[in-house]
Amino acid sequence: MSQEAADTGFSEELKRKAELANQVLNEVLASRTDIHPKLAEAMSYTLSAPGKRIRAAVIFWCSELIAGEVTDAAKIAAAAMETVHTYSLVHDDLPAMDDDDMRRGQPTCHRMYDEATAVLTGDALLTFAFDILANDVKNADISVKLIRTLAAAAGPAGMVGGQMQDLLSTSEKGDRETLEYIHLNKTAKMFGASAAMGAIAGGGTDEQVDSLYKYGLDIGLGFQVADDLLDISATSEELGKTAGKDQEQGKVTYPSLIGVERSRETAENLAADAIKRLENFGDRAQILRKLPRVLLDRTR
Ligand code: GRG
Repeated sequence: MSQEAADTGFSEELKRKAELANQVLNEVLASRTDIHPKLAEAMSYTLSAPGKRIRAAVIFWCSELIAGEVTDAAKIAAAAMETVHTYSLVHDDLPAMDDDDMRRGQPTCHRMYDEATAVLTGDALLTFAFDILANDVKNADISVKLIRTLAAAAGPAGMVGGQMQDLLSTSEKGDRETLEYIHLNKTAKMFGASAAMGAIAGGGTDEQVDSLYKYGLDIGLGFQVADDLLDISATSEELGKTAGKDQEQGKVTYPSLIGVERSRETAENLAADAIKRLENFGDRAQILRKLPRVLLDRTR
């Protein structure tokens, strides 16, 4: 990305990248004409809801950092990442998990359709992500590396493992080690994978992919601490003293474990760590240096 684009403001740049992600998501979905019509409708319903597309933006920015452009492989990688992320939200919202009625400003998938359709829509989204990575990324080496990276982040040693531990943990039983395990696996690895996938899609070296993976882990951990803080502040503004949804459900969170002030400090330290990972990347990494701050400022 050019320096000029970075200077026109972070939110405009994020908006442009979110629009690109939406366009690619529409294209890949439309390219498969044999999807069952009911699933095509529900997949489109969940994918077209207004997500922030931060993970896609990280992929695009890392591709631009390495290759000077958003490569075709980066576009497919971003669509795959957002598709897996959306599946996780569809399943997380189910009555067996968080039991949420609204997501991204619209009824959750199981509210719009029914529970069985939401389970199958999540399954379809997850499988679809690997279909497009395997078939639509033209360079076989890059395709395999992208599949490997996303599978590691999303699977049982990643997001699904983090979600499992989250369900097993309550604030009474939670300790910091468990909380860190949950954040690392449930949230941070998907951010690490996003940064790494952007670098892979841009043709980066193993060393560049590794540095950006670690950058992604730091921003993912910071994002989750910020999210825990938001859960509290949104609720305290709206509902006075009532606890946030995670707290309400007795989940272990940073603020419940170490308090609001130390949680903020933790998030600040993670943002600083993320920026340090970019030391060898020069001026083209400016937008990536701004991102941790922006994620943190959501909590103020
Ligand atoms: C069901 C396997 C499975 C996993 C669920 C993503 C997830 C794991 C649960 C959602 C609940 C939650 C608060 C997760 C932490 C990560 C997070 C803050 C997700 C929301 O991501 P955003 O804010 O959402 O980027 P949008 O809608 O903008 O894409």
